[in-house]
Amino acid sequence: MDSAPEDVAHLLVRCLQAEGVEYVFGIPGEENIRFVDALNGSGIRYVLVRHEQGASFMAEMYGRLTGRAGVCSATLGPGAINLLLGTADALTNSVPLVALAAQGSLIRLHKESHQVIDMVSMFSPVTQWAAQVQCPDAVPEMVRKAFRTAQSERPGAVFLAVPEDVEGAFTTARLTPLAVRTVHADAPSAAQIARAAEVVTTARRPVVLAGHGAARAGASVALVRFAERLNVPVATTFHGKGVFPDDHANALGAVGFMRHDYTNFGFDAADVLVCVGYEVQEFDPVKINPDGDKHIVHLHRFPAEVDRHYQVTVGVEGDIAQALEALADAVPHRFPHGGAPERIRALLAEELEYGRRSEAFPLVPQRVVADVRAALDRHDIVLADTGAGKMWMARLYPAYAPDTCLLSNGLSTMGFALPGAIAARLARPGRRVLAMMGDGSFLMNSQELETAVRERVPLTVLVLVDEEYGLITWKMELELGRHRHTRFTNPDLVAYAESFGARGYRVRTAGELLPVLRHALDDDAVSVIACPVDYSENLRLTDQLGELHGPF
Ligand SMILES: Cc1ncc(C[n+]2csc(CCOP(=O)(O)OP(=O)(O)O)c2C)c(N)n1
Repeated sequence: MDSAPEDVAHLLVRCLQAEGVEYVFGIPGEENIRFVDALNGSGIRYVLVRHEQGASFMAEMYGRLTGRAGVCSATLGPGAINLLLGTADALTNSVPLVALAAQGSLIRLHKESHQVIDMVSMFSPVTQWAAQVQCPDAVPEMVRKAFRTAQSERPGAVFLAVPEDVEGAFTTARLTPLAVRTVHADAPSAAQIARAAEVVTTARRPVVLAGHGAARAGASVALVRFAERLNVPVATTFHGKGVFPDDHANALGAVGFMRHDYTNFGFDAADVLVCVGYEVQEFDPVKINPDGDKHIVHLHRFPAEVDRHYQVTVGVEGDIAQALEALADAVPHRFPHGGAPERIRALLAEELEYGRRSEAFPLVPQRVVADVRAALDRHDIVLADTGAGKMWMARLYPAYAPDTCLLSNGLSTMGFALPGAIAARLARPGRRVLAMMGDGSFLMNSQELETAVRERVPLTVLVLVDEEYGLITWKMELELGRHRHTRFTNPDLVAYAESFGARGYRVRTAGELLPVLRHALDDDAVSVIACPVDYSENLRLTDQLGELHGPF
């Protein structure tokens, strides 16, 4: 074996290989050319993007779908700043991500210097660990620490800066990347299970809330068994959609909408909440425990955040699937009210049916959700970008498997879905991938169409066209009774898509959407579908929800 010292660029690449990295998403800069060059022939595919923000969203979505940190890379200063949004999104969405950036040479960091800003300070609040590589020999430890930190529960983002002179410097001897070691979950403590069982056993109406942590833990099967054995209803967070199949008789739908939605009514009468892999960052628990009087059993790998509306009665920290099995074994009976309240399921189904039958043009959002569901198979992936469309998708889209309906609910950023779809397709090549975005969100990162076309990553973008920041109009109308500063105009989206070498489609009647979606999804190409939507349904929905009264 070669025992000669090696430069940091090559050592860094070997360390990434040891971590199993498949892709680096990024834009090179003058200060990291050695690293980018060293990736050649490494087996790691460098995906050149058109904005570092796109790279950060790609890394995030890769991390979300694989559980292994997605890697994004940028130059110093402006490039690194552009990585911030996806990095923060990953942290708040509990997704493993490693952001790499160049930095000016150590010899000039003590002074005012071209393109130099203090990036470690800048990334610290949006990462679990932010550090600068100070000397070549530290690289194996720092890379291992970065991936271990990012990938262990609670996963999140990590940032490493590599100064230009360090990147070109040599180690003192040939170093070996550190072996990958995974932090495994402990079995839940028997004493905690017994305490949790006591709370659940004495409950009158328990309800389960499953968050994204349950998806990360692969606890879907255990969750279904738990629901069936105890006969309890299960709601998911927006972020956890699909971790409990929405076509199961005990499914209560997703909770997190800005108003008291159907699913919320399922929580009103509950006295005990069994929260599985839920983090309060996913949505404010005031929505399900407004008086703070419900007993909470918290099953997760780590303790819950302190929150007035989420005061844990019993916390069980450890392997989530094992905790569910043990808890089901320890609760001696089934609950009579178990299945999801029929009325809630019926209301959700009615809304989708209304959509399915609507021939209105522009399309009502319910029709869009119904057609997207009809076009995608159970395991295909839809990314719903932040906006009014996300609200409709989160509430109504029936998801049947974890991580098949992806949205950002930690930071709720706009603009992630197109770059995210590129990574989703790379991470899950067998699945068809749809990015559903408002026209505002699409234009925030539409340059990544070029990346998708050049890198030959087939995907479909469904743009909901309303020529405004519709969600904000909705909120302004709800709370102020008027809206201002939310309208804009769009380019010709079909011509725009075609100018990138993508295929463009314009929906002209309600009946056109489903066949166009099916055609685009089956096509081995990048497609953009411009679909006009009628968001007068938004206020109709919130008015209607305001008039709903429980108990259900
Ligand atoms: C990066 C970012 N900027 C602003 C916001 C605030 N915001 C949330 S939704 C929204 C409007 C989304 O508009 P569009 O993408 O057109 O979707 P629509 O609501 O019209 O369906 C805005 C401005 C945000 N969440 N993220």
